[in-house]
Amino acid sequence: MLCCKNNKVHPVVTANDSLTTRAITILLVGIEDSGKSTLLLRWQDKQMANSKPTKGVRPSTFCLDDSCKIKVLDVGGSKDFRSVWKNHFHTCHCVCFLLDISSPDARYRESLEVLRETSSHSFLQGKPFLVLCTSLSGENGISQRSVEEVRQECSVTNTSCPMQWSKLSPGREKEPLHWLVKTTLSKFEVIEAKRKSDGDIVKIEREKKRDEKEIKSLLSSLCKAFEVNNVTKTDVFTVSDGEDFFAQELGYPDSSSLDGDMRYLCSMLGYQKYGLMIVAKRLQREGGSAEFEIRNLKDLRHRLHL
Ligand SMILES: Nc1nc2c(ncn2[C@@H]2O[C@H](COP(=O)(O)OP(=O)(O)OP(=O)(O)O)[C@@H](O)[C@H]2O)c(=O)[nH]1
Ligand SMILES: [Mg+2]
Repeated sequence: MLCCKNNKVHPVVTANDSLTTRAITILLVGIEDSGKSTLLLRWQDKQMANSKPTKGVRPSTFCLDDSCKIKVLDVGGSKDFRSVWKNHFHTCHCVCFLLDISSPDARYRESLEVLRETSSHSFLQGKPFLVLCTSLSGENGISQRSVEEVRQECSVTNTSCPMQWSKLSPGREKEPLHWLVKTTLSKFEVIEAKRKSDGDIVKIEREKKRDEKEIKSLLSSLCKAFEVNNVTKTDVFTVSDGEDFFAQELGYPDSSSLDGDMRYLCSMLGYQKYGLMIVAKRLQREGGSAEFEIRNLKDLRHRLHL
């Protein structure tokens, strides 16, 4: 639909249009050989290929009935790759978990444990969670478990995800997908808000880790520069204890003598005893000059000629 304004043509988004432009991300999980990549091919009306085990994560995009753009994150299910799943918990809108209910006992129990653990993760709470039960193990496995029995046995209680348990029927693979998409679209705004706030949490955690790594590497450079051997000795103070310690190393009675730049310097050193001690020595050697122009750890390295 188009409208004319100022002699220009603009697209007009109607209530229906907004649905067509929505894109949802489905996280497709389950232990190895549970049929995830094969199911994804069926969702995309593609020919069955000789599927190889998935390594890491493989994203694919397709349209469902021309009504919704879907991105599926197909992850590797083997033990080596399960730790990768959680990297996508905050970005997905919903989850599809494949569970082979005909598996031999040990593998079946492992699947249930992974299912419980996944569905209780905080980044997935409130997100639609589809458990698709298959019977791939055939003659080597146990085929008499019913979906309802498995659902009760699994007793997933530690979750606020709207959950749906379905049996995957050959030729009808898209039916449960419709439930997942419909339920996700009905909660779209709430899920989007959660994705954003969880994304912020992940960003802060990543920055914190990066800073910790950078501080560790700075300490190591400081120790090398001052020929100190015991690099691992990195006692960490609280903020006020760290500032007091730094002030005393500089010859002041306590932290009240430190200005904003000095306090910032302490924070950049992560309030670590060794870093504070070494930098204070360096500053004293330079006559205690506090002429800082330090905005980040790179500036600090430059200032200390490291
Ligand atoms: N007969 C039959 N075999 C299937 C079906 N789905 C998957 N398989 C077979 O099961 C094996 C594993 O299937 P995948 O789809 O690769 O399993 P996956 O869950 O993606 O495995 P990972 O990527 O290792 O996590 C393959 O040999 C598939 O051909 C099915 O519906 N019927
Ligand atoms: Mg796969």
